[in-house]
Amino acid sequence: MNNKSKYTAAAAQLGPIDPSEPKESVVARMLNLLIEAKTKGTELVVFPELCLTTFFPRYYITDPANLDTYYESEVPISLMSDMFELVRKEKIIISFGYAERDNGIPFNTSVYVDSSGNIVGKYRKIHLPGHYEYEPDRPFQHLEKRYFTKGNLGFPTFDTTLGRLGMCICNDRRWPETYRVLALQGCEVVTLGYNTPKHYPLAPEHDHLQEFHNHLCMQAAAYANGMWVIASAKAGLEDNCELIGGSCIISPRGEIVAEANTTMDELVVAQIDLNECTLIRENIFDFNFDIYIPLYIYIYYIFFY
Ligand code: ING
Repeated sequence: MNNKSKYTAAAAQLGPIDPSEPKESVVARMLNLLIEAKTKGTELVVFPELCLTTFFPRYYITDPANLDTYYESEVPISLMSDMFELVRKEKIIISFGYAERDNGIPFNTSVYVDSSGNIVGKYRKIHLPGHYEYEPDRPFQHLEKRYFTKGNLGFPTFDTTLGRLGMCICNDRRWPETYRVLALQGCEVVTLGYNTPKHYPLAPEHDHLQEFHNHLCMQAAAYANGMWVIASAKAGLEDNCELIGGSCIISPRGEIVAEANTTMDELVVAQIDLNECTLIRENIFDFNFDIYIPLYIYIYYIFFY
């Protein structure tokens, strides 16, 4: 596989998706961002978590038929045919998140589509935030624990022409373990999407820190693991719920090298150099020598059991 170490990548941020907006309309917006990416010579494009619909865990949905409209039993290739065609024609790798039903089991999922137009990677969200039961005191719900099953694919990495890629989804990005497990497998670029409300009902004191916490966890992880992080938000005022933007591309040095300026549909573009990963991993955090896994296992054991 002729790996490229230097190429252009993008976070394709989406603005609000109204509950009434058809998936076809959202896909047309995604296609516009992909066309813009093509014109800018971009080879890796990252779309947000659950990017085909409004962030439906915000609602307590009792009608199973209505809830089912948010899920896909297969990757919606026919719905996204124009995007897949462009991916094949322009040799672009994309990732996007959607709600998956696998033999009826619901997952918060993301996939990679490579330049052949094939699905070459899948990840299912492991860290599911929020709650299971309807909580009337909340201004909006966050029912991911109700609507999704904990991911059962681990944190896999995928060898592509653009390096060894790995995915996580939204709340996963707040947990250092996510990145370390990927880094120990040689992951060079982590791609992720998120839907993050500005208001966190259980800790409103943190509301003014949401944008800071968003970047803090990813910048620290990028540096500590010598990885690129490409993070794509679903942003803006979505059915009266404010979602933070801040889509960005973070280098293994921990620097934000590109960031969204709006909370609307916006392509955030930067040059990726995979050699930056090696610089960190060989000189700062020497994974070959300094990592002591048995100690970590012992610490987890005494802490958790
Ligand atoms: N959303 C939020 C996230 O992790 C959240 C949930 C917000 C958790 C703020 C903690 C603090 O960004 C999703 N979809 O995980």
